[in-house]
Amino acid sequence: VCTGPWLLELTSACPGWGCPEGLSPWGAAFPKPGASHPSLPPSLQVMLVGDSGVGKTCLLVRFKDGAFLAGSFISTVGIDFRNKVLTVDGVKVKLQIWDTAGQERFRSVTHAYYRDAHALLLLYDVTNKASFDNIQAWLTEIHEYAQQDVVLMLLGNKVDSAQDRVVKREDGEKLAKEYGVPFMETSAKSGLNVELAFTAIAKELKHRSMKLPNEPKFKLHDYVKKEVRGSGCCRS
Ligand SMILES: Nc1nc2c(ncn2[C@@H]2O[C@H](COP(=O)(O)OP(=O)(O)O)[C@@H](O)[C@H]2O)c(=O)[nH]1
Ligand SMILES: [Mg+2]
Repeated sequence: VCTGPWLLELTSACPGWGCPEGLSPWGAAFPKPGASHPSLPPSLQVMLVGDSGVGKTCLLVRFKDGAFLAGSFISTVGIDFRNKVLTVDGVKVKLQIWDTAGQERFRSVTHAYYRDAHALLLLYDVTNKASFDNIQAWLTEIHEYAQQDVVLMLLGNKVDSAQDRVVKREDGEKLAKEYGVPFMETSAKSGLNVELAFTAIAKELKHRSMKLPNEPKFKLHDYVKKEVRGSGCCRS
């Protein structure tokens, strides 16, 4: 089972739910990678991008550990990546989430990162107008370097800071619509929509790789619209 280019990934992915002979680490019901049935890659690469300080590292820590680390501590830690396994429609999906530790200060991330990413979460900070204005520059870079079919989602983070908000929800919605990307507002502090952002991406990627012929296409936009929660106050 654990052969091929994914050897290292699979080896590390197997403990936890086992990787017995003949079975995929994604569960007995699904064929191993490389089999004739469609199947998921052993891990899906998700990358967090956006200006420095928008909350990428906090979003990752919130998703991975369910915690929020306030202050400057977290920004100096410099996480490279974290793995998390989600169960999507009964299938285990391993997300490998990359944090662009520090490089985002130059608004330019190692281009090899983009090339390998299956999905990108592009963040701005609703309390920081510049981070919102820079989204276009990020999108330009993404279009240049990422895979054509990369799953992209725009996140307006820090919606818990209602009194400091300078970017309206409608502005985020409008920009996202212009570029045809799903959008939601999040808070790494309160946890609002954090799980949803990653789950939505995992669902999209799972459906893309494992869609059965008769299965209806998964509609990421519709799913996000249906599941997204508001910040509970101040729809300014
Ligand atoms: N109020 C609030 N603060 C946040 C949120 N996410 C991050 N922060 C704070 O914003 C600062 C930058 O966060 P960090 O995750 O390091 O940003 P990064 O540079 O994009 O990785 C830190 O002081 C965090 O505590 C959030 O959702 N709400
Ligand atoms: Mg960071």
